[in-house]
Amino acid sequence: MFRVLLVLTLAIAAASGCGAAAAPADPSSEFATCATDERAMPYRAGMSVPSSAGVFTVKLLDSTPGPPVKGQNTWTVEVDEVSTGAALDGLDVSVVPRMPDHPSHGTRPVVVTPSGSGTYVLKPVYLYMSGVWEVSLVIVGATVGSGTTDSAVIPVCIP
Ligand SMILES: [Cu+2]
Repeated sequence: MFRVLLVLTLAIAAASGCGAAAAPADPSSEFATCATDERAMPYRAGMSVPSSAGVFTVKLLDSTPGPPVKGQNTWTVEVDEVSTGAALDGLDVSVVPRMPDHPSHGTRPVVVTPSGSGTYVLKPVYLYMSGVWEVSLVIVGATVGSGTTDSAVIPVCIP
């Protein structure tokens, strides 16, 4: 009985257009849960990640709903300059969510709205499948931060 369920589940996964069919199915990833997947950070309001070159700190001040759900989410992030500790307005922030296990698909475009005090509202953050999502931010400091470009990734798991 369990074996039948397993085959069924894999068939559904392959049919869902996730690109899983291109590579051999990995049973362990099919059954990983958010509680056991160490690639994602457990959500809490105010969680932060460093940018890859260490120029910025990106804080996820809020997800609505929070924790993020499968479907539409609205995120508020704050970008701080590490060297000064200042929250930076005037950055050009672009955001692309992707699933590391499903490289063939993305999601809806994320609209980024500067909201003052170094905060930016990301909407929609449309995480439409269960699993690990990497929400990548490219941050360009055209008028601040000496024209510095850096990127950051907020990894979350959708149950
Ligand atoms: Cu996917």
